[in-house]
Amino acid sequence: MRTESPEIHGTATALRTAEFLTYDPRLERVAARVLAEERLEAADGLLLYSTSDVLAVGWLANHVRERLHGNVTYFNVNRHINPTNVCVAACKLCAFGRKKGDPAGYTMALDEAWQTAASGYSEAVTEFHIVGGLHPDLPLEFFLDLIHGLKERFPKVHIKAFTMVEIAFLARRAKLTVEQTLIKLRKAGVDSMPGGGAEIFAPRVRSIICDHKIDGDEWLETARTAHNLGFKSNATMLYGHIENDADRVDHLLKLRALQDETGGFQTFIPLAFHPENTPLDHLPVTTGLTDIRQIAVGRLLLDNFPHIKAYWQMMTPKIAQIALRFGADDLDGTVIEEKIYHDAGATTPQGLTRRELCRLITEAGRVPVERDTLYHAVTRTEDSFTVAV
Ligand code: V47
Repeated sequence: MRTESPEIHGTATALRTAEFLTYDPRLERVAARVLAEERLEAADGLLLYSTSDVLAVGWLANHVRERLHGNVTYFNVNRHINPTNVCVAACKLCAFGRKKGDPAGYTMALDEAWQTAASGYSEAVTEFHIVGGLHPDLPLEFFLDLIHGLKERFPKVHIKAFTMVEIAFLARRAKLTVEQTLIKLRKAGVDSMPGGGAEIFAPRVRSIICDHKIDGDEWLETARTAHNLGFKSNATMLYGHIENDADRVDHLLKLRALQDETGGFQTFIPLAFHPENTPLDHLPVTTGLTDIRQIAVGRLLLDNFPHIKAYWQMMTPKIAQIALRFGADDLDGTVIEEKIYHDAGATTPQGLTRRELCRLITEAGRVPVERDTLYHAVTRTEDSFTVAV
């Protein structure tokens, strides 16, 4: 049996489930663990990736998702800002970065970045999501001024800025520790960090797809330092390139171990590799079932992560909507202007309105809840909002 059609409600209780069914007997043991709320192991993760019974994997992930969040599905009203695409790294996974001097490179002046923040939809955004290239010449002070200026102009907007890779780079450039750098960023107005740059921790893969970036241990150590200072952050995993199932499981279990230690991660976001315009453009794009399975396996292995995000920009709105029945409880946000995936061939829209996000969620039989970055419910009028803390 599958889950009986649940009543739409907004709490994490009372969804009625029935017995688990699968045609793959190897999954029975995993199901018993999930239903008993026991932790899964690496071997279970490998099985979840290799079984052809994706619906059974999805049923289990949905069971956990409904236990945690009922029918609620979160989204936010945010704006992405990418202050520069100039980057010292030349990662094979990336179509966004440009070398200094490349005519397609850009770097926003501070005024331009502040104006960008104000442009777009009229709906008041609750979050700025800010990431960019590793610029060889921009000092930490530029980024402190950027953030400080944003906070001054938009004091109510949460600033989720800089991947662990950017933070480690800025620290090294400024000859500061990661901790000192994070303290300065917090003083300037950074509130939390996005989950990018994690890619795949396995050194064999990392050395091919992003050998110029900090290694996996340093990514985790930077996140640990941020969490120990009280910052929340997200975590991503880039899949669908040259990694194998064991690399994925290893990545997820490393995230889980750090989360046991710090509790600082809010959301896991699996990111499907988009090969177009990258040096890896001979690789095929991921298929729908791979994307859906990745959401489900993330939900099942990351038992200590509160949220799993189906990032619609990356998955397409249609697949992201389906993911809401396979373990995801968050669609991300309005985004408004996306560059990283569109440079790599994404055909999704640049942004979606609140109304469009709510329609995707409602038609999946879920209850849309607008959240701020820290998952407090947001109540809004046309051009302002309040946050229930
Ligand atoms: O770190 C880069 C990935 C990430 C490609 O925390 C690519 O809420 C696929 O981290 N194909 C940036 N992926 C995006 C990111 C993110 C997005 C949405 C929400 C949050 C959050 C974080 O994008 C990079 C890298 O892993 N990326 N190039 C590519 N060609």
